[in-house]
Amino acid sequence: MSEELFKTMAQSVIEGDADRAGELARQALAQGIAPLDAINQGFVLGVNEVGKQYACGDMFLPDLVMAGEAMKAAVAVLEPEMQRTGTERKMLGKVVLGTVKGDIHEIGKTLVGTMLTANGFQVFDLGTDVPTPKFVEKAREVNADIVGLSALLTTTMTAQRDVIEALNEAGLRSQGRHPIAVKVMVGGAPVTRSWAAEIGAEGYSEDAIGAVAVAKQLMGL
Ligand code: B12
Repeated sequence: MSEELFKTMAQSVIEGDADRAGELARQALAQGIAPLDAINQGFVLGVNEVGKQYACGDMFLPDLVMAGEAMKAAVAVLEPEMQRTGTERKMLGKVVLGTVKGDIHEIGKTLVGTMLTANGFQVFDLGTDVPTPKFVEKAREVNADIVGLSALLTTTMTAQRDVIEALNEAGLRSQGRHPIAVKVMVGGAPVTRSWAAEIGAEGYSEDAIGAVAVAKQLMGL
């Protein structure tokens, strides 16, 4: 019975139908299905599928955006219920995420945030065009495990290095001198693995699904 509902949930995300996704989330709650099961066995499978189809060229940017919106609509219904019933997901780690200074591209960054949230990370999304000191402040404030930096322009990639340097200067990346050691992962269309290595970022992924795997790896999971 719930198998069918899980499939319909995944399908609503694949079709990018945010209204339907929200409605199915409410239906799941009404049927007593655990919110976590609805996310992990239903909606996430849909968003993973869309990511895969986008990667191989069978789906396009609007499909990704709509799938992200549908996923967010479902999580918005389920998350308060998880908190209310105290069945909050095991939190895997805290990620401060944003698009770097001078860059207003938000779609990929938001997808990465949605995927991380759906997979159990607590995400603090600072938005776009984020000034370098803001990443440092937020990382310190929330005791972040990971800072995720998105850059879509060759001219703004250098701001990823600026953030890493600022985190270094703030002492947030050296375990010895500070209780937390923040790891950095970077991404965005012009960003490459070798750029990540050059600027000293611990993680790089070319897509949102990979970002979850990288974040888990950085947490030692
Ligand atoms: C949509 C778009 C816009 C929209 C953005 C709308 C929005 N709300 O985000 C608008 C119209 C605003 C825009 C503006 C500009 N854009 Co534009 N834009 C694009 C476009 C077509 C798609 C970007 C996108 O959303 N892709 C889809 C998402 C899903 O992919 P993604 O962002 O790459 O993210 C994925 C991965 O990179 C990765 N990822 C992303 N972030 C992160 C972070 C982490 C931590 C990790 C691990 C992974 C990760 O995972 C994501 C999900 O799979 C690209 C072309 C392209 N193919 O990239 C050009 C592009 C990026 N833009 C470009 C340019 C030049 C501009 C402008 C300068 C144009 C202008 N003259 O005004 C301005 C810059 C404005 C600014 N200051 O930022 C160029 C950049 C050239 C360069 N190499 O520097 C591109 C490449 C187009 C081109 N071929 O010329 N743009």
